[in-house]
Amino acid sequence: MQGLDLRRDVISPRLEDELAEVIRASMAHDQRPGGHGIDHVAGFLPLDACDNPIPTAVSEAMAVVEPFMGIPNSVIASHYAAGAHLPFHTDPPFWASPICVLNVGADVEISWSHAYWHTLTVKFPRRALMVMGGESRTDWHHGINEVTEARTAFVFRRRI
Ligand SMILES: O=C(O)CCC(=O)C(=O)O
Repeated sequence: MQGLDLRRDVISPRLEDELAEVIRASMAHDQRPGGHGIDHVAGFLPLDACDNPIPTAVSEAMAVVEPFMGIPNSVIASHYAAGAHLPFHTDPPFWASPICVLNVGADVEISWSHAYWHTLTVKFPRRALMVMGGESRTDWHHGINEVTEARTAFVFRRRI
């Protein structure tokens, strides 16, 4: 698919554990359900005035995505409980391309739909980075299939 890049093992198991700890700590502190069984969404907005300091592990992850997208100015972490899914959608065009997603905690499947008649499913392994740009954003919808184990998506974006 034009514009889609999947990079395996972009973070170490150590950084994966630290990112998982960030989401655990955030869940203990504040519950913001995200719908579809996504039981928690945490936000870190590094370049805005923000009362949510960026954890060291998130700064490290930002350095990993920077070569692919430049410096993000928005990071959200969506925690999926077992059984959660994310329906097909596109990300609004006010987010610059590409968008980077780091998968933490468990392998998942991401499905892609072109005009809702052609679909394909791709494995998105833990510790992998998905870089979404080009036609993968403009011509395709994407969604996360029901997850069998809890996982967290760290989504790095730059608002135009
Ligand atoms: O959960 C994921 O891996 C993808 C997240 C996503 O598509 C989104 O937040 O727009």
